[in-house]
Amino acid sequence: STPFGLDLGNSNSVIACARNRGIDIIVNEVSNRNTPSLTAFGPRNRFIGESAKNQQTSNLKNTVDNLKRILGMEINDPDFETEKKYFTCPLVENKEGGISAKVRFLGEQQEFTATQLVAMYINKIKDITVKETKANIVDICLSVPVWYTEKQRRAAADACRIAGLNPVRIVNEVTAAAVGYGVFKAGDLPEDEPKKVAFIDIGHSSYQVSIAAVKKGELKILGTGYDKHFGGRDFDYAIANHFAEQFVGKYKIDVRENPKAFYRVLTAAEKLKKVLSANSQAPFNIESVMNDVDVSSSMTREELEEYIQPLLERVHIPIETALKDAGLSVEDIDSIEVIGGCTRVPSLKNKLKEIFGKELSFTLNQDEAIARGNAFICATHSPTVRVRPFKFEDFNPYSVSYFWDKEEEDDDHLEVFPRGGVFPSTKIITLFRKGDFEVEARYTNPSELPSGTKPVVAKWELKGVVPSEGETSIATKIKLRNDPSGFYTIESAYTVEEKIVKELVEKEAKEGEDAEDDESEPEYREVKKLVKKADLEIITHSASLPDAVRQEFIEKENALVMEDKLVADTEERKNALEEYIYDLRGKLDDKYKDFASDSEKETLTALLTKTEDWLYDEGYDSTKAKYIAKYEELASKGNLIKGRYLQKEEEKKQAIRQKQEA
Ligand code: ATP
Ligand code: K
Ligand code: MG
Repeated sequence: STPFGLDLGNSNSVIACARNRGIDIIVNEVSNRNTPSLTAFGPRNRFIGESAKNQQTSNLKNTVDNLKRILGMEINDPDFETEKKYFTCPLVENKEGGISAKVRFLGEQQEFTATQLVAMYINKIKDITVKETKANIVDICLSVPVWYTEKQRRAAADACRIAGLNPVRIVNEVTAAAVGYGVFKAGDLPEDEPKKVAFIDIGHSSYQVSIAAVKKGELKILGTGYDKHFGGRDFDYAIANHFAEQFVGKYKIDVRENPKAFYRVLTAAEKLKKVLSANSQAPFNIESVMNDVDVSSSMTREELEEYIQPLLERVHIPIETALKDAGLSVEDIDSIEVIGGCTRVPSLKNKLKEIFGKELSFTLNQDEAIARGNAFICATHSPTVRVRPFKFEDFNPYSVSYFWDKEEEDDDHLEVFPRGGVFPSTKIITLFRKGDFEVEARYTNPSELPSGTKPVVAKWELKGVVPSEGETSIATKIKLRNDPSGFYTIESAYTVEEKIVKELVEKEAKEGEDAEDDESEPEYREVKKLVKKADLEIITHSASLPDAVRQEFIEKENALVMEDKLVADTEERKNALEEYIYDLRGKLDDKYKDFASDSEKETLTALLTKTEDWLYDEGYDSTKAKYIAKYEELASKGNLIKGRYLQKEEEKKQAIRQKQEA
């Protein structure tokens, strides 16, 4: 399969593939280099990506955006209260305690989990990629925010699987961009003493910073920081709320009371914000925003800076956290690489510059760097595509301890993966056990996590522990791993026992004599050694969906794709029939005039009218098969006349040719 990378953005997503010995950005069905991250529902079909964006204003209640924010989130997460304000569709609790959108779809109320909604979107992205590349797309490297917990990462991987993809790696967004930097800017990188680079990404919903040590062929993330609620959408809300307030006085309307009006104000606010990135002043006009009132206003760049001041005052915090982790100060940073759409705001750029006391670099493509990095990383996992080797180690942001019930050991837990360690990483521990037992991984330090995160990461049952004869317990080796996707796992477990084994005594060769020439008997000695006794069975209870539920979602998704396709095909057939009616009617009066008898014309015209009437009456909402049948009924008559016309045309051509040759 062709290596495929997806930067799932909160407002828009970017696709990249490794092909033709390079990385290409894949354009969507309307040739855009990014695709709106939305899934929406209608009376007949779903709308995903561009088509969802097109119908958003008129279908707010059934359009779900901010998909990555609710993925893997529990409804009782205190952060949900903040998050739900950004949604225009109702959100409800699902069986798993997660979040589902409640929408009107195919004429009835239906609920879809956040994982399903993201899967629908990723499936559409896959379809776009397959259509554009004509390649086999199976493996995906998907990037997620650095603050994503195990549960959110598992949900992201599940969403890929429901979309029929194999998530070879879940990677942190900024890490992916940094890898892209390390790989594609290799020419400028030092061979020995690494360059210290701060990578900053401020997008639509969140702000992330990672400090990396980069040198030729390798990279290590030294520290990371984030503000989960800092991005372009917060700027838009600041602007929208300002105007909403202004319009209460100026026009006696409160757009915040009317979801559609407020959405239009938000859309206009985003547009104004972008204009202000390049101009010192921008107009703000919306026709008939509510109660038939047209609103008109404007904003200057200085005013914008004032309204976003509370945000600007927080910019330094994630940077300080990341620097602290890295054990560096701003003076140690050689380069500040900035990505993400929101960093186009001049006052934000100035703030960053002020914090670092240095000019910012825009070496990377602000919008495409993450997707490119993902495609490269996916390629490094591919057995068929060869890429330059590049080693990278990521920063473990959350301390994780493994717990067991105490038997023969002194402790009942161990912090195995502390914050600040690198991953992927492996650690083997030994526990003395009397029989089967359980291990649980938990976050050690809630203060490192987004507030409200539940501490349990995963749980395992280890089976097959049998002490040796005469012993009450047995040593059990457990291989713990913080894997390349950041998942905390148990990779393998086995019991070991001491055995007396015979070992060959190596004899020193005497001088002037080859050991092989030594004809004396080989000597053995008996030694005690730890040898593997038995592999343990590991039953994992991770935050992934249970297999049966995932399978059900896969089947449901496939059925929805088929239904959408049928609706699209039916629509296409209907349009083809309609077009044919107009085309044939026109030609009967024109090109085909002399090729049909009056009675033929009469019957055909009558049939055209009849079919047209049908199309606007009961045939308005008919089946694919009926549209095809009606089309063929007309075409069988129409083609007869067309045939005579074409024959005449051919004869004329022949005549001209003969004349020329004569
Ligand atoms: P996230 O990274 O939070 O998941 P995302 O990847 O979708 O979101 P980006 O594509 O990096 O976000 O950036 C989108 C944001 O950038 C939007 O809020 C958009 O309004 C803002 N933006 C884009 N262009 C400009 C501009 N010229 N001036 C100001 N803001 C801009
Ligand atoms: K993006
Ligand atoms: Mg982004």
